[in-house]
Amino acid sequence: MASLPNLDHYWLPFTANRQFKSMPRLFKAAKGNYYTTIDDRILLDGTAGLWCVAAGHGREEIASAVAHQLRTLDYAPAFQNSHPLAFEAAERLAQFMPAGLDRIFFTNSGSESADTALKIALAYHRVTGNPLRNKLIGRERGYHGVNFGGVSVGGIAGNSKSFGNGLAGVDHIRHPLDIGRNAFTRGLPKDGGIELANEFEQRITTLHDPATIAALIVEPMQGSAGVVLPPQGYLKRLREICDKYGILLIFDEVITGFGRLGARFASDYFGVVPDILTCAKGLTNGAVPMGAVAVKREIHDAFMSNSPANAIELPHGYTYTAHPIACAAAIATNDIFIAEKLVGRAAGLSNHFEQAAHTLKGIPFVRDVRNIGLVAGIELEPTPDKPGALAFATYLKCYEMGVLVRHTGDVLAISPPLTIEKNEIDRIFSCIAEALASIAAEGDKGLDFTRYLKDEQQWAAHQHEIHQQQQILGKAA
Ligand code: PXG
Repeated sequence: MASLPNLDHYWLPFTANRQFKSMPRLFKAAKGNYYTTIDDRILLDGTAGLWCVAAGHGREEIASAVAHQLRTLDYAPAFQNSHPLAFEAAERLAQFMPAGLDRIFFTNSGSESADTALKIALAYHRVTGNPLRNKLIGRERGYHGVNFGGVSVGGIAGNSKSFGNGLAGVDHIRHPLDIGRNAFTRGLPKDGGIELANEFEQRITTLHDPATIAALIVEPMQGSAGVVLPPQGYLKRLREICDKYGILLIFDEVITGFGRLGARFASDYFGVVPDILTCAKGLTNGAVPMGAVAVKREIHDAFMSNSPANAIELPHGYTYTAHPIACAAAIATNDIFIAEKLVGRAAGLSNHFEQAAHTLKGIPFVRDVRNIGLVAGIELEPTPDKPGALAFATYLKCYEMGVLVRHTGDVLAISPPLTIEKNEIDRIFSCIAEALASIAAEGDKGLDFTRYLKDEQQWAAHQHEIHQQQQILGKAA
């Protein structure tokens, strides 16, 4: 039996800690599209880590670039100094971005990218003489990370209810999910996009003076809140409304960036260019924390031409902005994307992925399947009084069967590495079908999480006993 580390000290993020520690799911290695757990289970990665390992795990090119950089220049001060790889990484990213978004600010995560983008939007209006443009608009079910700005413009109740008011001067538009009308639509819902986008205009003109709105921030496809797709025409219409009123449009592409939809960015996929675009995750293939904010050149240049000579144009940044190790990982990742044509690969697999995802129609509990590129959301019937229990049980059952899926609320989200093979795609969805059928056959008992991962539970109990004995002996000594 593998031995567990002491589980007492680490407080896991967005995790039911007590439950986790009663059946710990720990990974020790990863290669290609597979994880190995510390008790030697092999899991097919249906989630690219947390949407971030686009080029597959354990890439030697990234490992050696990072190792080399670490031995050459471990750190350079990020303020008032820099290093060449920061500029190279920015140039590469600018070339990868939709045309026009070619000024790059680096961060360390998607959350920092969201807050950076919001701050740039506010500061832009000030630097161009419009300080009254200070309101931010987000969207219901939006997820923009966990920092105060992102939580405030985000629209996930569970994410904001613990922390009180958040920022003042924030409002939200409606999310586009309409299962009643669009269940099992393949790709984008066809109808309703324009009317829904028009609600944005209606709200800002009736509830606000549009001249006080600094920016609208949306995920082109809402990931964390359960894979919510924009209806056709919706994003284009939002763009038009923003243009009409001088409002900056921010796309949060932390999930949709780097090939996930079968285009480099969702902006390319939808043919809508925002003023500011945030990304993270796939930027370094998940190997080193890094995020980025790409800004239209005119916005960047407004800071340069309107700030006093030799002044700091934007008082913002992090100790680890453009960290040399992260830049090395980003450049190596960019090389892989280009050499292996990963974006085209994702596009080429999208049809197969769609077919496979929609085989779940008619399977017990499946209420809706939504898909785009290499993303699928499988919405399960809500269980009275037990929100999320069915999706959690399905995740555990799939884990037992050797496939890693992601569950959020009553939705399963599938987002494999772009290196996934067709037979692996088939395996992910057939595993989900089998898991749901087996849970359905068990009735209420199927929802009891203590029935899954028995080995992990025994192992945790065993280690817990050893740990307690050691503490008793330690105290006695
Ligand atoms: N914006 C968007 C659109 C995101 O999806 C963030 C910002 C925050 O990124 P960081 O790097 O600060 O976590 C995210 C993160 C999930 C899941 O399973 C999604 C995210 C993170 C963890 C899990 O849906 N998205």
